[in-house]
Amino acid sequence: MDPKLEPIFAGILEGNQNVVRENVQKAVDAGIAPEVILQQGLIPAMTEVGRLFETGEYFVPEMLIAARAMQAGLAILKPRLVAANIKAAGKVVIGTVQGDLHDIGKNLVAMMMEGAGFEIVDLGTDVSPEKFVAAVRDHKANLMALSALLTTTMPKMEATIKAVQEAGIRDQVKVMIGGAPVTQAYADKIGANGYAADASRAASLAKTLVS
Ligand code: B1M
Repeated sequence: MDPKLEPIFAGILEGNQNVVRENVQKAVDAGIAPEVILQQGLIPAMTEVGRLFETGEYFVPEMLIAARAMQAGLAILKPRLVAANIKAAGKVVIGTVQGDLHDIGKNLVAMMMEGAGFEIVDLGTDVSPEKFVAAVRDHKANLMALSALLTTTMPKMEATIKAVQEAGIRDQVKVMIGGAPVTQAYADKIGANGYAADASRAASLAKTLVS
């Protein structure tokens, strides 16, 4: 790891927003590409937080303050990751499915899609199938993007697709899914149009699906 990224990694593990903010800014000023700061600093730190949670060294409060510290770093990177685009490539309704409060990955996906030229309607977290249906209809979206981080909330992806079918608008909207426990096989099983493993692949997939 670039030594300039080490304090960012440590700051996220400590949940210290100020250290993260300050050192992300320093890394940007030193000319390190925002994608590198994200992929080699912020994301590995959150992966380590997950490992520490799994081994019982961290509990939910530590995970939460680490997530807040990561968001502080992301706020600095966002305008640099989102390139200016002239016309919208399409309209995406995005959200984390019902029962699930994880939003860091979903926010990154939304950011990368925005950077790829999409207009984003972000419904946030804990979004019910009915709310997704209403948003797709109201905003005339051509893409619906569902995120889930828990194995227990993945079935809500299927429920959301079913709700879109029952509302009679399935042929108007492409559906893509993602999140740590989600796989291509699961996407195929529930009738999604596509799956992406990370935020940059999600942006490429979105472009393919609406083209
Ligand atoms: Co939670 N949590 N959490 N958590 N949390 C996980 C997911 C977990 C794997 C930790 C663990 O046990 N190792 C585990 C899930 C186990 C499972 O179901 N298999 C877990 C658990 C158990 C829980 C609680 C149940 C804990 C409890 O209360 N006992 C609870 C559930 C709350 C709820 O949602 N109802 C909970 C709570 C929380 C916090 C609130 C404390 C916090 C979330 C804060 C927030 O998001 N604002 C939190 C965090 C931070 C995590 C970990 C540590 C990090 C998640 C993260 O932000 N990763 C996580 C462990 C881990 O993942 N290593 C964990 C960084 C982010 C950039 O990656 O979200 O994977 P990710 O997104 C990636 C890809 O997945 C993909 O692109 C993103 C960027 O590359 N992607 C998509 C995501 N969505 C996509 C959509 C797409 C395409 C790609 O298309 C539409």
